[in-house]
This record gives sequence, structure tokens and C-alpha cells, in this order.
Amino acid sequence: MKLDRFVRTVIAVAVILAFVIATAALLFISEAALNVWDRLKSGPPALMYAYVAVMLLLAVTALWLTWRLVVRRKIAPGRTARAAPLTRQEIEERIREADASGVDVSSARAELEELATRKGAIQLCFFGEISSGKSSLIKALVPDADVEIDVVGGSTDAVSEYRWRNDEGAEILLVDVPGIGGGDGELSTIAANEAKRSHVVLFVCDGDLTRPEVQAIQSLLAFDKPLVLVLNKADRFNAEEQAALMQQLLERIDAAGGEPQRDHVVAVTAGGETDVIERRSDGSEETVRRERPADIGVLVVAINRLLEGEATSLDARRERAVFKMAAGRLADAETAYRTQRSEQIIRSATRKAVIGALAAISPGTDILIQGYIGTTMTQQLCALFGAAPRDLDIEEFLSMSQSRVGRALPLTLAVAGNGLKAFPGIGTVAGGIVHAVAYGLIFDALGRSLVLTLTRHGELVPEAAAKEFEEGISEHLEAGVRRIAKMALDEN
Ligand SMILES: Nc1nc2c(ncn2[C@@H]2O[C@H](COP(=O)(O)OP(=O)(O)OP(=O)(O)O)[C@@H](O)[C@H]2O)c(=O)[nH]1
Ligand SMILES: [Mg+2]
Repeated sequence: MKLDRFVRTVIAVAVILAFVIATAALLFISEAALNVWDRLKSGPPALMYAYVAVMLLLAVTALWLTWRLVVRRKIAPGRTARAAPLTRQEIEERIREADASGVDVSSARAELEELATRKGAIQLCFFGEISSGKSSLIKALVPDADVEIDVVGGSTDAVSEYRWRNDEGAEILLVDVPGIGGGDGELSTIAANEAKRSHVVLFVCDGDLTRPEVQAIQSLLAFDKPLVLVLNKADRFNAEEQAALMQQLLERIDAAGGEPQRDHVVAVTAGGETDVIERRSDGSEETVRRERPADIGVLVVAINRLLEGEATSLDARRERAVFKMAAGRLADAETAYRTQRSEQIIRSATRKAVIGALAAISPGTDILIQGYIGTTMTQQLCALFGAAPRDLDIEEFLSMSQSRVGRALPLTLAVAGNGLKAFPGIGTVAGGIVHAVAYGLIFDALGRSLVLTLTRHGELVPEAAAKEFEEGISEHLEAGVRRIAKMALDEN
């Protein structure tokens, strides 16, 4: 209580003192300013203008400096937010750059190589959920084709191509792919990739669209795929039902962000065969195979219309879709590379922190975090994520993190001590090693918080990263303690 009163008195005296100084300063400044103003007015006007100009310049410089120091830059959107489609030159350049920095670019390259082998015929991909009748439609267009068709879904388990000639006599490749939505996710991926690599997608459904079908359509539209929605098995609906269903499909396309053109939604019957149970006059039953009459005229018309003189533009669109796929592969590879490299950087900094703590007689986290090791780790991680932070930001992040370590240190030391006990034969461990493990844990958390922030914002945002560090440090302690304790013991 006594101390409290004393502190209050000191603060009160300080307030009075500040008031006196502020008042004196105000009087002094106004006096000086008025004085100068009077003299300037009586002097030549040129001098006055020059004086005012210099004052303005100083004020602007001060404001600009303050803004740079205090006001944060706007957080840049991720690199993926790119509106314009990629050109061949751009994607090749990106691949080259990534390759040079050590990223595994093989799958991105493979996508471009695959594109090169596909020059020539237009490819139409029959894509859709399992058992919607994709293979049956191909069989209806190419009766001689040896196509696998089955009542049981998942009959097509690989990609196959069939040659077909349209009305203009052009050779077209019909691509049969596995159905999506079966149990095998990998087959769905193979099918979706093949659809994106084709010029046109014939999206085959056999009723109103399910949610996964709508999502698949949206994903194809994102790749700018020309799309015809084919309602198959129309024989199962009467005229009224079919008209209502077609209207619904048009609305679905519209809602999915596509262009609801009437001639891009067609209802057909692929035909094929069906087993029917027939009752004989003597009462016995017999299963007979019956032909289902095919009706695919509107589909042929739709395909012809879509292809009319469009070969070059379809080629260009397909090319752009493949470039986008390659960019996606590259982004995945970059993510994998960053994950692996950032682990290395963090591990190396953690090891240095451990060694530093072991070497120092009474180590302090400040020298480690704000010193060489902390700065180097931050710079390396930023460089890995393509961020170019100002030195000021690095300093700010490290000192903000430093001030958060104090609170976490006792817990970190306790966890470190506990973790060391897990190693047989250590017995009572020396305090130095406990500190070394604790500092190792701190560096581990520091590195992870940076990676998280850089992934999220694409640049170093000091406050966000320091906050992440504060939250992450207690969370990851247990996870890393054995690894880092082993590291410390090895170094010791
Ligand atoms: N009623 C009717 N059934 C059809 C029609 N077209 C195909 N079917 C039947 O639907 C079932 C599936 O046909 P498929 O051609 O194998 O279907 P798919 O889409 O290739 O199937 P997956 O390859 O397994 O994805 C078979 O039993 C066909 O006979 C049609 O127009 N009407
Ligand atoms: Mg099939």
C-alpha cells in the first residue's frame, strides 16, 4: 500500500513537470516563430517563399519517414491470385526459375511434354459420374469400338481413345475415362486431369446434377473448358419429365458460373443392351437380351456445331488449360520444396542455438534470438518464400518475439528438463543442457511461426509472426522436446 502511494505521488509530480515543460516549450516556440515571421515579412519576398518551401519539405520528409516506420504495408495477396492466363513463355520461365532454385519440376515439365505429343486431332472427353453411360455413348458413336460397358459402376478403369469422324470428315478422338465418384479417388483424379487435357468435355449425367457433379463442372469451367452437358438415359423419362429436367440442368449450369446455352445441354439415349425377364405362355420365365434403341442425333449436332471452324481456338484454349495445370503442379512442387527446405533451415538454426547455449557460461535468449542466429534464420526463411523484408521488419519481429520469450521461458525450461529425463543414463542433468534444450525449443517455435506467417501472407508481418510465435511456443513444446534433447546431448 505504501509503495502504491509513493508511485502515485511520483506520477503526479511527473505530470506537473511535463505540464510546466510543455507550456514553456509552447511559449518559446510561438515566440521564436512570430519573431521569424516578422523578420521574413519585412525582408525580401523571395526569402520568405524559400523559407516556407524548406519548412514544407522538412515536414513532408518527416511525415514520409514516420509513415514508413510506423504504418504497415498492405498485406500482399498470395502469388496464386493471378487473373491473366499464362502464356507458354511465362510458364516455361517459371519452371526454369523453380528448377534453378532446386524445386522438383518434373511433373510440371511432364504436363508440357504430354501436351506436345497431343498435337493434331481434336479430343472429346466423355466425363462424368460412374455408370452415367460414358462408354455406352462412345459405343453408340463408334459401333465397332471394343468398349467395356457394365451395369456395375467402375467398369472403365483406364483412359482409352477411339477414332471417330464427324460430318465434315475430320478425325476426332473420343476419350473414355473412369467415372468420378467411385470408391477410388485416384481414378477420379486421372479422369479429371484427362478432361482438362482434352479440347472439349462432354459431361455425361443421367439425372439432375449432384453436388459433386456441380463441383466437377465448376472446376472444369475454371480451366475454361468448352463443355456440353449430356443427359443420358433419356429413355427413362417421359417428355414432360425430360423438359423439366433440361430446364433444371440449364439453371444448374448458370448457377455453376457457366453459360447456359440451350444447344450445350442435350438429352440422349446411348442405347446398348438390356436384360429383360419374359414370361412364357406356360408360366415359366426367361431372361432375354434386348437392344435398347439409341438416339444420339442431338449430341452429334452439338459436337459438330462446337467444332465448326473452331479447331485453332480450341487448340489455344486447351493449351492455356494445360499451362494452368502445369502451374498447379509447379505450385505443389514448390510447396513441397519449401516445406522440406524450411525444416532444414529451422533444424540448422536450432542446432546453432543449442550449441550457442552450451558454449555460453550464462546464456541469454536475447543474444541468440536477436543476434546472428535469429537474423540469419529469419532472412533465409523469408528468401525461401520469396519475401524481401526490410531489416527493420526483421529487427521488429525478433525483438517482439524476444519480449514474449520471458513469459514462456519457465514453462519451456520445465518441459526441457522433463524431456531430458526420458534419456536413460542422464540422471540429474546439468542446468546448462536444460537451458540449451529450452533455447532449441524456442528456435524451433520461432522458425515455425515464421513459416506459418510467410505461408499465409507471403511476406514477413512482424506482429502476426510474433503473435504466432507466442501461441505456437507452448503448443509445440512437447512435440519437439525429445528431438531437441537428443540434439543437445549429441552436441554435448
Ligand atoms: N436405360 C438406359 N441405360 C443406359 C443407357 N446408356 C447406358 N446405360 C446403362 O448404364 C450402365 C452403365 O453404362 P456404361 O456405359 O458402362 O457407363 P460408364 O459411364 O462408362 O460407367 P463407368 O465406366 O463405370 O464409369 C450400363 O448398364 C448401360 O447399359 C441409356 O441410354 N439408357
Ligand atoms: Mg465406362
